[in-house]
Amino acid sequence: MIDFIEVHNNSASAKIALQGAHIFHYARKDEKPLLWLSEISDFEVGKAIRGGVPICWPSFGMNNSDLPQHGFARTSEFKHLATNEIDANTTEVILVLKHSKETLALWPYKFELELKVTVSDKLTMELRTTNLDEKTFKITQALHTYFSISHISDVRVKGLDKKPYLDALTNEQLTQNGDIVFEKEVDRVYQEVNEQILLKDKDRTIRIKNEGSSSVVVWNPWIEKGKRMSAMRDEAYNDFVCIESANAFDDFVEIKPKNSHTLKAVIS
Ligand code: TA6
Repeated sequence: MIDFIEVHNNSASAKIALQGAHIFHYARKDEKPLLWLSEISDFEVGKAIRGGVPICWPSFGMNNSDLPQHGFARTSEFKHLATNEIDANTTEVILVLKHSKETLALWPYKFELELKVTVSDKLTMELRTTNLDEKTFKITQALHTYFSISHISDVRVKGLDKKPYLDALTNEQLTQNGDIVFEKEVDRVYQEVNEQILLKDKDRTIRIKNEGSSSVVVWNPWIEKGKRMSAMRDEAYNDFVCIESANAFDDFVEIKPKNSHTLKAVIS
């Protein structure tokens, strides 16, 4: 079992694991959770939790073949720096990961990675990367959010109409036409996105607004890949969709020594 921080205030509750600064529960008061969490996920040291918001960093996917898929942050132990009760409705939690012998062996740069989570009637995540090295480095990254839904056939994603995207399944560069609905495996990197995205479900609409990034990954594994995924039931693909706030592929971030970059996502 891994350690986690629990937040309860007048507007919402959240749980954040120190491993990976991984938010694995967020719900507004008297509402169903917004985040999906696999009921058979391992809460084991060294294994990413399946669900919630894994942090993919310093590389998204297999962008850097020297690193594990989605980087090492999601399995690294963060330090809990502070919990600040801003008011009765708002709590801020700050977690930090710094370079170590282990990270330098995988990725040869000194850094500080800070996640500030603000729990209120919105979930706000601010992932700040600071370059503490003498060399400039490049990162790709994602807040790989798993949203809990009533059923995959009930949801549509709005706000990406006419956007260019890379279909990660075929490697084709395509253009979105209308809303996204799910009738097969979907693994796409949308580009040039600055607008708010809506996840429309039967009985609620979730809003996602990102800053510091222009790529959004939309993913559902569907039946066959769903069966091959670790730490999730075969039918779990019906219960979630990932809409990921990302800096992926050409939308990488270059950070000079002593400089920082923040990827921010607000979910409401
Ligand atoms: O963001 C989509 C994706 O890269 C998919 O291709 C997919 O397999 C997924 O993330 C989950 O990856 P994981 O390493 O957590 O099994």
